[in-house]
Amino acid sequence: MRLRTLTIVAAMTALLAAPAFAHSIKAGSIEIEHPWSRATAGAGTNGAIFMTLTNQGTSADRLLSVTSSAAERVELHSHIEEDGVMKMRQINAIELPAGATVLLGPGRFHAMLFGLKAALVAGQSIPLTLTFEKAGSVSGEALIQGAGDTMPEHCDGGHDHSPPEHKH
Ligand SMILES: [Cu+2]
Repeated sequence: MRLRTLTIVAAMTALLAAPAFAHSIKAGSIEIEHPWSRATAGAGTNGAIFMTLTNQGTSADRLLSVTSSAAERVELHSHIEEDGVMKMRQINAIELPAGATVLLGPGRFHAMLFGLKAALVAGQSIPLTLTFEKAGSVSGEALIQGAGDTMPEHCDGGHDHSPPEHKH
């Protein structure tokens, strides 16, 4: 039995040691790549969900809403610059032209989580459901990364993700 126990422990260790994996979800012709969020201090605070959306179809679509049972309310936000200061603004939808890739990230479009029911802990995940005008709804999970992360962990660079300075 001792050998068997060791085998199980080894298997569990391998699972824990697995690097953050790239995960993607599909809704029709919309690819949702690596939904992620950042660790937060505690319950009751706000957070944000980021991801990359690619419309692989031949007609435009729109992301209409994001919901998550991890928060009281989720809003779609954009950032605008006013007098040199970046401010968040609620928007009704994120436009996804045919063939376009739209990045949601810190300092950019994001799904803002209001009233988190529990702290977001790095390494865990939270459920989310995205609703598109044409592609419909799809559910998945957002992986929680470090509080100061500015891009998904699997990101291999090649393009500039660095966000402008801003305050939530
Ligand atoms: Cu926001």
